[in-house]
Amino acid sequence: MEKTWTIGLTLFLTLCLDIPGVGGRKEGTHGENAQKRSSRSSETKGGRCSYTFIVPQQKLTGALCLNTQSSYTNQSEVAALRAELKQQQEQMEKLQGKLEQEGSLAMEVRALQKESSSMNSRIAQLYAQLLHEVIHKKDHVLEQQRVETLLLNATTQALQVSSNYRELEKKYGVLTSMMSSQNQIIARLEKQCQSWDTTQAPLVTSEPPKSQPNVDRNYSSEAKEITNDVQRDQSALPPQQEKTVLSLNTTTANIPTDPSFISFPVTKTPGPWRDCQHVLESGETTSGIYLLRPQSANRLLQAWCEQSRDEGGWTVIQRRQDGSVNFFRTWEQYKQGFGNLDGEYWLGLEHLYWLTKQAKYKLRVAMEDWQGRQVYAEYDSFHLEPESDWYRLRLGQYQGNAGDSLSWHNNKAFTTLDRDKDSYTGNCAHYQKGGWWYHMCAHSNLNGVWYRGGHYRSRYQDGVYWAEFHGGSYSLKRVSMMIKPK
Ligand SMILES: [Ca+2]
Repeated sequence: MEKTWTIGLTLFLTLCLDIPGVGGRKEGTHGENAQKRSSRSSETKGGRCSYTFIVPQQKLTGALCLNTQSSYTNQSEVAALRAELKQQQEQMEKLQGKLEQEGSLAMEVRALQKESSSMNSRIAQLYAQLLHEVIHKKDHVLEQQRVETLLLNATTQALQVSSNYRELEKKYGVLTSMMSSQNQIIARLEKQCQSWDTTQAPLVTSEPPKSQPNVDRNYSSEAKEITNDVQRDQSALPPQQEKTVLSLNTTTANIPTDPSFISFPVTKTPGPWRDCQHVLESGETTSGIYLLRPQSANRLLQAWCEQSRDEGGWTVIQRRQDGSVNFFRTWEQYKQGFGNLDGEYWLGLEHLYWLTKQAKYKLRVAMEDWQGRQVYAEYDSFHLEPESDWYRLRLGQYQGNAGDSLSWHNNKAFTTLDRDKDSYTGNCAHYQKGGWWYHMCAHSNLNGVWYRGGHYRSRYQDGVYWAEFHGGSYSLKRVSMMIKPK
């Protein structure tokens, strides 16, 4: 116990004497004996002690030696520790580097996670979109089916309307034929009345007609029934009746009658003739109504022969002069002809076909405006195709002073209100109120509405016009179409 206390005191002193000033003073205070013992002790230990302290001897057995050599050992340990520390620091740095690396990796991972989540949300969005589109497509298909059903219904309705229209057309045809037969009956009755009148009443002498100076001055009363029937078709007359009329005409030729009706000229030859040129060549130089029978045609027809103008021999196929005849007619009527032979009339497409089939014909269109100016357009060839080709127009070269308003219609089919063969989307006949070889629609409309006075006001160009002569809104006063062999 005492030894422990002594070592503790020595250590305390050693620490105190580390400070040089203090140590010196302490040495002085402890006495010379202590110094001598200390020097002896240092001498005995071979100079290895730096400081020697004398502690009370009664307690200690010898001198307490504090060797400073141990500090060298500590230094090497310190160095070793430092090296280890350095190593550890390096390791720490390495670890820190790794940590940093891991940190960046973690960040990367986080970024990837973020990206992945955004990708997920995008996929979800796309999926939703796709789902929506699928639903929409289904809706679209349903809508399409609905529209198809509607279309089918509409088509059925259209078919129904079309069949109704056909039925109406048939009914109209029946009514027209009924009207035609009624007209015939009326004509017969009129004839009977007339014959009864002629047997009862005395004969009347009258003046020749002023409006037709070229017509023969001998007229028959019977001819009246033929020529003053505005609505009668050419075909409505049976050939036998025509022949009867002709024979009556020749036998009663010397009986004068009402001058307002034009009749057949007295003929030297019996006829029928091939055409008006044939009539002229047979010596009949008077303009009037003649009975014709085209070659190879098993049909008789009546036509006005124009024998005084332009060397004569012209078969008149159409004439407009006073608006007394309605030209807005059906296919059948345009086919067979209609009107008054001494007034406004249309010879008939079927007759025209047979006439122009037998030889090469030329066409002359004579026109007169409301100021009395007369012009003409001539085509050096003219014929029609058969009905199976809709009486298609075939026209030659133009010459004349009216201007060419028909060549545009060349090679076109004939169109009427009930048979649309024109190139226009609608039916030109509906707008132009006639029958013609309409194109899209007309440069000439000689079968249109006859307007008085020239310029007319109408929703459509439906007057009797020849575009090259006064344009489309001027309705001509007089028009006639005539044909003659070349
Ligand atoms: Ca059309």
